[in-house]
Amino acid sequence: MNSETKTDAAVYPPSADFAASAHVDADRYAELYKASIEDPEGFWAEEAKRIDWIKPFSTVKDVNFDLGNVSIKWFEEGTLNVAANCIDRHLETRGDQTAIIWEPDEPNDEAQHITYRQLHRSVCKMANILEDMGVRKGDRVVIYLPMIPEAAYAMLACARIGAIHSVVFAGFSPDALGARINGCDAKVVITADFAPRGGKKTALKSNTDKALLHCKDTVKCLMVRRTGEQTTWVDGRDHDYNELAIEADDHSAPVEVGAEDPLFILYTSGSTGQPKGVVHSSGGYLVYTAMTHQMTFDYHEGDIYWCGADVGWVTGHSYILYGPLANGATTLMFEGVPTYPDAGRFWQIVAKHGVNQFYTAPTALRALMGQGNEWVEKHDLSSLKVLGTVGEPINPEAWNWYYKVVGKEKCPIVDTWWQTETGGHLLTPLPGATPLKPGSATKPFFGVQPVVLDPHTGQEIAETKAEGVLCLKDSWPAQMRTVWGDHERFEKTYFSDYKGYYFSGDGCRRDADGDYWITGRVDDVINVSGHRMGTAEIESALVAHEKVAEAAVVGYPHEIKGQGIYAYVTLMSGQEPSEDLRKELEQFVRSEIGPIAKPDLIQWAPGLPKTRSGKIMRRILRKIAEDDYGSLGDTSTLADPSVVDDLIEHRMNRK
Ligand code: 6R9
Repeated sequence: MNSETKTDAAVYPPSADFAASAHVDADRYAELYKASIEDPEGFWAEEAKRIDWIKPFSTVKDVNFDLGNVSIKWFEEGTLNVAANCIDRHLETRGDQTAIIWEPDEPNDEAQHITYRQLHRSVCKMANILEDMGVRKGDRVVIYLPMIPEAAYAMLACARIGAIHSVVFAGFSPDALGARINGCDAKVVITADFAPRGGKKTALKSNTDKALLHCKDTVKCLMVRRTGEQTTWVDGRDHDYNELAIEADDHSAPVEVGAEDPLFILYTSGSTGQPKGVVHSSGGYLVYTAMTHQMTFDYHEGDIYWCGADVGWVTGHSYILYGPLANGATTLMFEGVPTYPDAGRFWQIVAKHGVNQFYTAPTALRALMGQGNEWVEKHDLSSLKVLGTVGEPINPEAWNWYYKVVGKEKCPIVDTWWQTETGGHLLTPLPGATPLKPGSATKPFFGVQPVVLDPHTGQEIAETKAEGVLCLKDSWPAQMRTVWGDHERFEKTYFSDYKGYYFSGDGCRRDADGDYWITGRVDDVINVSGHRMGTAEIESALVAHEKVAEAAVVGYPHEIKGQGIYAYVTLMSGQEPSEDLRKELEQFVRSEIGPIAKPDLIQWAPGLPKTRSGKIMRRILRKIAEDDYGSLGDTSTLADPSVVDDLIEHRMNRK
């Protein structure tokens, strides 16, 4: 690719000033990285001191990546409470410091500054409410909330009583919510009346009502009043948070949990089947997210830090909540979207609260870049010190815009590569240490051993310059431990293709300097606006429609979203394609999964390219969707090669 050759040339070393006051400079990175690989036990035993343990751990790490026996354990026999680490231990020294700045959707509504002391009170109250509803250590609680402080209280309240939370993004449909409540057999679902976002409102309570129709009738619902509007109410099942919080005791003793006890489950899309429940631990997860938050963003005492993600995604878990609060940081939570009421909203918030570190996704940057520089330039962004990106590869144009227009060429950009499964950053520049290259996630974090494997032989490529699939050779403390209720699926998904390694599902290139460039997923996962979608999920939603016989979904390059959703749909015989049906199918997928899964393009396909054994050849569909039908490769194994010509003839116009 030309752009790669071009961008390889641009290198931005850290400024001497920045390096001098940073937690880690280039020499320190080299020294610490070496130590972390040579003596992982010693290294992580030292780093584990970042958090308060109730009982000390006996072993640092006990890991086996061998298929059939995969087992990942860190800090065994150590006990702790995650909420106490994120709140209680800060009370003495920073009780009156702001823990969370909450910025509402409407810029004219008042922001909240929640101190560590206030956070403690609210979390204790929520913990008591949940206990009164029957939630105990190890029970699951689903959280389906807007980006409001109560989302943080709910997550931390679960952590406080040792319950396992599973946050479901508020953009997901009732069906998706119901599947997750059932998937983890939750006792309680916490929701709100409505979720305001970008000037619109989602009826979360009504969605929850619909979801609960398909769940056990013992599941209880706790509702937070966000807008105060009328909702339906089921006596006995529904509980009013705002009313209960008035009376609830604001003391609650943190429950002691084991380092390996699950802190949360987060459902994420895979290449096959329904989303899987990624399980994260308590001890290792907290040590790693605290450390990466401090080092990657070069967070210093007193800094105002803002991660613009949603708590429904792993980025919100690790880098709005757990990492920052474990470090006693001030973390900003934003309810809205970057473009409401106008394209200056992000920058207005940065200026208003004096944000020092800002972390967002390339898709947001691309959308804002298209609106013109004046939206950025009219706000005072001089507080910014470090900028971060996550979720997908950042194209050099967006990187340069972020660097020049937003950061005024003085803020390093940390392009952080990681996954729901990894819990925290695995590849990332450290702002005082690493020379930046637009589009490259550069180097491994401490303790992380990336390898590039030849996808055909499964062998590690020893040369520095390499291209292949990205795997990890050994564990790190925040690695996912299992798939909820299905350890076999965990082993099969991540440890069966390349024996002895964790397989990330991403392709990558390593350049002559040893810097990593992620080239995207090599499996059937697509990345739409930084959100992970399994093509299989969208396909099964489409075929659930009575008029659809068959569907195949692939990604295609999309200017703003990174990837768009391209669906090939074969109708049941007797059904005629029409604009109305196209809209109906779009709407159907929205209601089955959520708005983020709505296909951008639907092509009517009288037939799909299949092998003689009936396997759909997605490679070909991907090429057609990419408008790259000159290089379809070998089509001779197709049962009926003529379907390809038909698909090309009727291909859709990319937007
Ligand atoms: C944290 C998060 C994970 C997938 C991952 C990769 C892509 C994430 C990236 C990136 C290139 C980066 N991805 N960060 N690709 N550069 N800096 O996004 O988790 O939602 O599980 O997605 O996202 O393809 O495999 P998740």
